[in-house]
Amino acid sequence: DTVAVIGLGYIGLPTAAVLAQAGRTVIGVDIKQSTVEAINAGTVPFVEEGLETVVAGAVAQGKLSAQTETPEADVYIVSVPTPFKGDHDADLSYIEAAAKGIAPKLTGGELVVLESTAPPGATERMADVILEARPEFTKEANLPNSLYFSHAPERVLPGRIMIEMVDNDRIIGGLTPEASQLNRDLYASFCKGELLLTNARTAEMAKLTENAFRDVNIAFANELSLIADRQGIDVWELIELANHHPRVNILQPGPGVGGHCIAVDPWFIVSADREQSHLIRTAREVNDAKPEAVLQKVLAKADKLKNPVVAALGIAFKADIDDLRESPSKDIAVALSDRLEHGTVLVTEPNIDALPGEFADKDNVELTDLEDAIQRADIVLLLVDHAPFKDVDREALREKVVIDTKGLWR
Ligand code: SAJ
Repeated sequence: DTVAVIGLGYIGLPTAAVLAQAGRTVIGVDIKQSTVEAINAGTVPFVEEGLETVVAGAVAQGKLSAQTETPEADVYIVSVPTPFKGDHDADLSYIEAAAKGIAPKLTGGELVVLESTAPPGATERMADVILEARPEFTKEANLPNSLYFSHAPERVLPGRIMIEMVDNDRIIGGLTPEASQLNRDLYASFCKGELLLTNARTAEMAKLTENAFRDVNIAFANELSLIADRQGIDVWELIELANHHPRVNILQPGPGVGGHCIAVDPWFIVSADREQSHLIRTAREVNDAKPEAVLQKVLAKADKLKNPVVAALGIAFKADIDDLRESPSKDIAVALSDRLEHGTVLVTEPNIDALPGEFADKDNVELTDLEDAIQRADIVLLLVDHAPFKDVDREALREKVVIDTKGLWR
């Protein structure tokens, strides 16, 4: 059984690796030559705990290889990005391009799984693109010219992908029950969690629902943090106390919501039904407004100083990862540099060696280590709860203005 995995990012590569580890012959496909070369050399182009060992082992055993062309295979797994287009609509062009690459390789009987997070109807759309190119096939099951289409949304948490890929329950939604079953048999080879079968539209919506649930809950915490601030109440104590109630479980406030999932997926629900999505849209707006509120707080303090030095601790999108994409903390640091009339921004990010491109033209920003940043700062702005920040010597903070957006130093 050959499996082709199209798109070797944070989801595709770990999926390819665990399938190869489970004994399948896996061919990974990516448009990026550098990604293909890295994998064929047994290395991984991004940081994810435990991934490189599995990739290196699978490549050495000849079970995993990568290339830029879509090969012939028995199963195709599509794990390409679904960015925005227009007013937060899902751009399905990467999925359509993957489908167009698969279509000419099909001989009948293949299973095509969509793993990318996508709005209701996307799996159907992927199937239609393939069937338009190959009208001799059908999505009806059990015929000599059948093709099988299914959605198996990924649900793994960056930083814990290798564990969650195996342990998490999976939702599997085929366009037909037969497609669901084929998909289940394949995923049973590496997934120890429960495999829950449904239809494709429900599977699509379930994935979006999980992330929207988390977004709404974080928005609740972020709104509380603004209210508590003005009421002179410690929001973390407040939430901790409320969470002692057996039926209350509030998440944590922070500088905003980042990453490519929670800050994106709820919009696909809004875009599917703008008329009915009030709460989900508002939650997105509340979370998106949080970085500006943090910024205002810092600027109000900085305004009182002549040449303020602000230490921005952490610019990753969450704790203990090196991922800076869609990071509210990074956006705050960039905006601070733009809006501080005088003064300096000292950035500390233990998981990177150089500042990303957004800082290229900023001459009032410096990347430095934790100790130096705190020592030189007037204002210490904690943006990410990275492990090394927990043990900061509280004495060193005593003379400083401290703005702790994560409640790490309470
Ligand atoms: N955050 C808070 N307060 C919290 C929890 C998180 O402000 O109490 C912030 C984080 O700092 C970060 C953002 O939310 O900026 C998102 O972080 P996250 O850890 O909640 O989630 P992601 O984006 O890393 O991964 C999520 C997960 N979804 C759920 O937990 C429902 C993961 O399981 C999904 O697979 C992933 O999205 C995805 O790919 O969709």
